[in-house]
Amino acid sequence: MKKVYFAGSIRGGRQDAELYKRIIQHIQKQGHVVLTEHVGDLSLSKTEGLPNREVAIYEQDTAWLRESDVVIAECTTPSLGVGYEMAYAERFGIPVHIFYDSRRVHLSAMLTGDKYFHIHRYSAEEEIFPIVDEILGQERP
Ligand code: 6K6
Repeated sequence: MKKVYFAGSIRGGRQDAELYKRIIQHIQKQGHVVLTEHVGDLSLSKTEGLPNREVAIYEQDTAWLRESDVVIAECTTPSLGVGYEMAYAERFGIPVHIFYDSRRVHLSAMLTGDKYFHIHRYSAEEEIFPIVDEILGQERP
């Protein structure tokens, strides 16, 4: 059983929220724990969240990042928060796997140029799930 930090855009835009939900549900079905299930919550809007809750959100998310075994990030919709989370995970030596739809986006060179990141480009959603299974079957180095 792995603890997975799933990262996906919130204020960057919620157009892929249903995809996040399908990936999260797939990971859970394999018996793993997704620490960030709310990222796939379709009722969460980009304007949600009271300003005075944001310190608590930051503290909780960075604590979850430090305790996670792996970060899986869906980066087709660009998000400053997701970019920050991936750099934070790198700093703590947590493996980071990035998925993006190459038909829709040209990923930032700050991601493609960082050899620490495992980058998985796809052109159909079905390609994502077997790769996720393979990632979660791997032992942590
Ligand atoms: C604020 C705005 C909408 O929802 C909120 C409050 N909720 C959040 N709760 C937990 N994690 C959050 C929240 N907002 C952003 N994050 C984290 O940042 C998630 O782990 C996402 O992976 C990432 C999204 O960043 P943005 O910049 O797209 O919001």
